[in-house]
Amino acid sequence: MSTPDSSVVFDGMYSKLVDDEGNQDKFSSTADVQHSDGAVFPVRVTALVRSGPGPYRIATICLASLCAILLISIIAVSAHYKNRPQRGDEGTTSMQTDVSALTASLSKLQQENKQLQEDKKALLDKLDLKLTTKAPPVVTLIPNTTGASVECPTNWHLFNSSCYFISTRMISWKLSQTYCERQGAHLAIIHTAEEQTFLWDLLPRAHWNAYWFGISDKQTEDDWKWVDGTSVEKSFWEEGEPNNHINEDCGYIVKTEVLERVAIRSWYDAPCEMSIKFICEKEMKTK
Ligand SMILES: [Ca+2]
Ligand SMILES: [Ca+2]
Repeated sequence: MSTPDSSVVFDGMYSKLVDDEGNQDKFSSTADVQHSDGAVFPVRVTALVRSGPGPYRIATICLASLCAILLISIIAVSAHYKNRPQRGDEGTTSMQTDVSALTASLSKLQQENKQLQEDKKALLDKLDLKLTTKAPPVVTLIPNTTGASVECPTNWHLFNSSCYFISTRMISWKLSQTYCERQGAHLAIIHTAEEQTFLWDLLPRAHWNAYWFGISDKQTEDDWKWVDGTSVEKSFWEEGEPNNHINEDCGYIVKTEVLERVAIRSWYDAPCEMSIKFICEKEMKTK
């Protein structure tokens, strides 16, 4: 007899004994029962049977043999099922496998996320470097209002003897000033209403189109200075500004889609780390 995970080998033996009262037969049967884990243990069953004469004796022996075989079979089947993994064990093993797989996936995703963060930082560094790299000296001769010619780089706009650059990229106030300096310029310094209106007219309308220019009170709160160190004499703050609402030390001009807004009330203060567009100014020599 055998099962997929266990096996039984029978080895039967018959012998005759004599007791005080008469004949008695002894039937022994031995079986090797193999567990699913490979271990083998022997099982021996012995039956003493009072035997009678003739055919009854043979029938009795056969019946005893069958009983022994049946008993050994029951033992073998019990051993087989006892050693089988239980459903609960299978579920626990499966769950442990799932947890291990999820942990490995999480670790992989964390590594990918870290790599993406590093790539993002490298790209931002490249962008900053590109922004602060000096532009090629492409120059255009433009006559100013006095008839004299001044040189303005391409995409710079002339007003009186200065050229102005309106950015499309958004960076902090400090990076904006660095960019302008690399161009031989500075963040715009606005002394008159005419200059303010000229710049305002250059700016496109949008929901909240903001541009850094060269004014801050970083040195002393509420003591606004231009980037050349001079004090601000004439200003064009919006009503209620500057208010230093959330530690706001840098000035910007805003132009919106609201037509009622005017150039001479368009300055706001804001945190210098805010990323917005900016205006550079470069004083030019007339020829
Ligand atoms: Ca301030
Ligand atoms: Ca403000």
